[in-house]
Amino acid sequence: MAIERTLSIIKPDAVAKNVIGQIYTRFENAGLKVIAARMAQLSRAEAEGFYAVHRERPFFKDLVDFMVSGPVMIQVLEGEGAILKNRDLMGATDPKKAEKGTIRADFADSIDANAVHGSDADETAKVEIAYFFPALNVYSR
Ligand code: RTP
Ligand code: MG
Repeated sequence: MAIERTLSIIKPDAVAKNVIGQIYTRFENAGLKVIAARMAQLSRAEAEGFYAVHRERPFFKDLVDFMVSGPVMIQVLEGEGAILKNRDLMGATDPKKAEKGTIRADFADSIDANAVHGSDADETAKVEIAYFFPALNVYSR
């Protein structure tokens, strides 16, 4: 399988729960490397731009309200099949439906406060990485 990069966000609920390290450990144990990272308090404009594909959806305002409710941890993950691998680690969008042992099953409280974001395809990964890391400094090892 090809080496890929994907954008991951640890959302405000998981940052507030102080589980950044536990989530990073899951990435590492799955063979994903953190190759860029920064903590940020998103502005409304940044959150709206990031989730622009959902602009017309009924949950859009709740989603943006939630994403600006506290700091987030944003990272680029690299590894074999990183996009799908990260989605598998995350589990289903609704934590009630997420498989046992996934990040959302273990750390998320609701479909809104669902702990993590992960790019869902190669094209979205490229766009999302460029959105938050326009001058990506990659630390290879
Ligand atoms: P994400 O983009 O955050 O990684 O989540 P996802 O791919 O699993 O889900 P997506 O369909 O992209 O939706 C983005 C976020 O919007 C909220 N959502 N609420 N109430 C609802 O029916 C609903 N559907 C989606 C979730 O917080 C989801 O993470
Ligand atoms: Mg999504």
